[in-house]
Amino acid sequence: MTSKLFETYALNDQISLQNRILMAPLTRCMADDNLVPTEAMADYYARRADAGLIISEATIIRPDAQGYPNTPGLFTSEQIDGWRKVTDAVHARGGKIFAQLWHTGRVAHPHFYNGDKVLAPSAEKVEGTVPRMRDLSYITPTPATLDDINQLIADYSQAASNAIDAGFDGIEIHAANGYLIDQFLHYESNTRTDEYGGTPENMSRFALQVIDAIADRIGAERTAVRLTPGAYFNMQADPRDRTVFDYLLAQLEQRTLAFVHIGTFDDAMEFDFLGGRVSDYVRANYSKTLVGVGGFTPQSGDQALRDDRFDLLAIGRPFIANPDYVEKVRQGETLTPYSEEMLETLV
Ligand code: FNR
Ligand code: 8K6
Repeated sequence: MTSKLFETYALNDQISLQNRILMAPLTRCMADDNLVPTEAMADYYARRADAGLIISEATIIRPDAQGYPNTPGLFTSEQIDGWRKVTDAVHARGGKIFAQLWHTGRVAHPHFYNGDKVLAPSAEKVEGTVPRMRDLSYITPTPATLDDINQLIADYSQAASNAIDAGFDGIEIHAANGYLIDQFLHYESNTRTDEYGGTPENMSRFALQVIDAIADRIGAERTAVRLTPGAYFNMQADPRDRTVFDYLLAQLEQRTLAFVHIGTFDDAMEFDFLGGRVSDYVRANYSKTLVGVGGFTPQSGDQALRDDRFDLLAIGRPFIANPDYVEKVRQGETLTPYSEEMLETLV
């Protein structure tokens, strides 16, 4: 089969990908109790090194970023050394890997870091309980002060620098799926009245400050961002959110990031206020490298690339079920279907 999926792609003059298939970021909750990546994780990622680019599971930038058990970090030297084993293993197999940098904001839980509060844009609580920790309910967050915000930006930048020290080829800022940065970008979670709330420009400020701090530190060509204009996870959508993303995407258009990546579980989902699918909305408002994701088969993903709906295809759950996803697709072999029990082991 001649497929667009197996064409090479240059993200910029520094980074070229061997094919257009990305491994999507996939939280696996398998780091050790110091949030250090393990040998088993190095093996897991190395098995998938024939992807054009691996995006690591979301990796927390500091202790109070944690909202799920055993998610890896990038803020201690032990964690950096653990990630170094992962990146070495991926590079030894000819692959490339970006770290996804994460702060869960109001979806954090003090249980994980022996704290007494969670930081978020505003005191707007997320309903429900922590997945896999059903006895823990989310708490009302403490609005971040301007000092807190400056410290968060510094900590994102330091984590990006730590990622480069750990051997990553770049980083993806997790600004999607209802976590901290996304919480600033939506009206439901951001009710601030200072320079970080109330208008599209103000609501985009934190995201852009994090992006710019990281791009200054490690280079824009190694910096990517994942965005969820249509909120559906940990968050309620508000039609006014569109104005925020119109503004943010126009700002990103002026930068030279490695790529913008859609954060969604299902690309077919439509949002009236975005005029349909999130990927089509972003494509219409951002002309540079775009990564699509969410429910694609090799056939539908190849077709989306042919239709120029986006430039690169990220694959999530099928990569959990098929470590040899790329080779199977190349050979036209049948894929093993994903099922949730597969999350219990790291194959
Ligand atoms: C995810 N997803 C996700 N997204 C993200 O930005 N950071 C993350 O750490 C995770 N973790 C994660 C864990 C698990 C178990 C699943 C199933 C999903 C979302 C993921 O990257 C992707 O967008 C979706 O899985 C949709 O793509 P597929 O699975 O339909 O190809
Ligand atoms: C996004 C990171 C979440 C990490 C949590 C642990 C893994 C949970 C996996 C659940 C996958 C299915 C969730 C579907 C939600 C779609 C909402 C419409």
